Amino acid sequence: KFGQWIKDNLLLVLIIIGVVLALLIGFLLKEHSSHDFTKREVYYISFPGVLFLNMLKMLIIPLIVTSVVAGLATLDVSTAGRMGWRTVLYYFCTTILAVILGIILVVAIHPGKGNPDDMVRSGQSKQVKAEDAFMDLLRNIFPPNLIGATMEKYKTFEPEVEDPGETTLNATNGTADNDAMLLIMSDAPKGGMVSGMNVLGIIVFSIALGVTIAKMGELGTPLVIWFVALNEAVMRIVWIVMWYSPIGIMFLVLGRVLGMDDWATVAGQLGMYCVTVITGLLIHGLIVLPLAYLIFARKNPIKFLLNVLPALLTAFGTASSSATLPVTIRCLETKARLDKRVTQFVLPVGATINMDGTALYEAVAAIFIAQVYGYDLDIGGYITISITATLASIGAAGIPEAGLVTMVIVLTAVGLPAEGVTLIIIIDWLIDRIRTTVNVFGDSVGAGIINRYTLRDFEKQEEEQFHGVDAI
Ligand code: DAS
Repeated sequence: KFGQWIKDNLLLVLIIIGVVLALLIGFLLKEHSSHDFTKREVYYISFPGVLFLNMLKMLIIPLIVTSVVAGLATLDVSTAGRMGWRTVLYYFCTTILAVILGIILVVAIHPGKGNPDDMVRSGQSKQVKAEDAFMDLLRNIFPPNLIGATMEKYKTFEPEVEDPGETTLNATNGTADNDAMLLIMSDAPKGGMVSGMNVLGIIVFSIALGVTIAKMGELGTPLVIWFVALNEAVMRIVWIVMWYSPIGIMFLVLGRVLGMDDWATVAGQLGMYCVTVITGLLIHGLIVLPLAYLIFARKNPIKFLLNVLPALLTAFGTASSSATLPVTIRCLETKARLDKRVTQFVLPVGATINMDGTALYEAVAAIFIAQVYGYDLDIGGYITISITATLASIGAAGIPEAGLVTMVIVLTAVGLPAEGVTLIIIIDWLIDRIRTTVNVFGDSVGAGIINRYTLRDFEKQEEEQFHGVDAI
């Protein structure tokens, strides 16, 4: 029986072995060898992982477009509308819950006492006005050029460059992941919403196209067939890439461990901050979301968690919800057996706008920074933080460190100095991975819950059709 289980879950077992090996080898090398790994060496070591990331990123656009269009085009318009509202409602409620949980914890634990000068900080960052950030979000919803929206800015890897420029945040504390943030900080005119690709704009266009095709009737049929077939083809490529994931994730994690700073630098206040965020993320991921699943989907959440484990480990390895999306869809369709029409809509949208982990982290981090700087927040301040943290998590792209960037919006909204983010930058590589895992689990639970209600709609429809035929 055990042999059969291994056979059925071979990929998951391989991924877990990869992660465990990476952690073991990484920590052993770090603790017991006198060699200090340079950025370039770390980059070479993680290279098989970089290739894995590239394969996933290559699939994001074809997958999102074909999934959303095929999913919506095969639904009738009223079912699609109901599913849309449920999705938005679920995303909003769970995100707010996460923010409240974060605020309660950070106020209760109070990790940030004392003087910001005692803490590791460096550099400066731009101020971002909340209204500019909001307008950026709206602008992204309607991209002027669809092809442009799919483009990732090309960036060469320059291990020797230590200071990326005076207007950017100085995030040179040895993390390759911070590259993504540096890119955003230096290129974004007004902060958070700019990412490599404008996934939000692509989704909005795909929704419009899918709904329109569904309304076209017979004339739309060739398009439906085309998108459904193309989606199936892309999913088959995802399946191939997933067999490379144990190696990819292993090298990503190994590179990360080797490039890590010493734990000693993270002691003290920052340590308490980490404990606070991680406790919040664990409570949300292991208690709140499973409870929501149990209550609303009426199924066993532990089994569900096991089904999506490959996606969660990919999220931990890549620190990117968007890059994990192909794996998330695949797990939920083949393992959890959710309806394709649900996963195809709920998951791409979720990977882009639903980030429970990020919202919780933004609230905790902002209040932590306020505590360190000795700012007294009143009830209005907390409410502002809740709202802006929610917005900032919606605006954050599903790429590494995006949350760190959109946090500037939260800080500015309550009048805290934007360079406050430099206090927490050093440990963000770890927090980013954990919050991304929670983000992906939040999307998955949402799909599981919405699946139940949408299936009911389908049943009702079928019944009506049946009676309709009867009446004739
Ligand atoms: N790492 C991001 C994600 O993909 C978001 C963040 O930085 O918080 O979910």
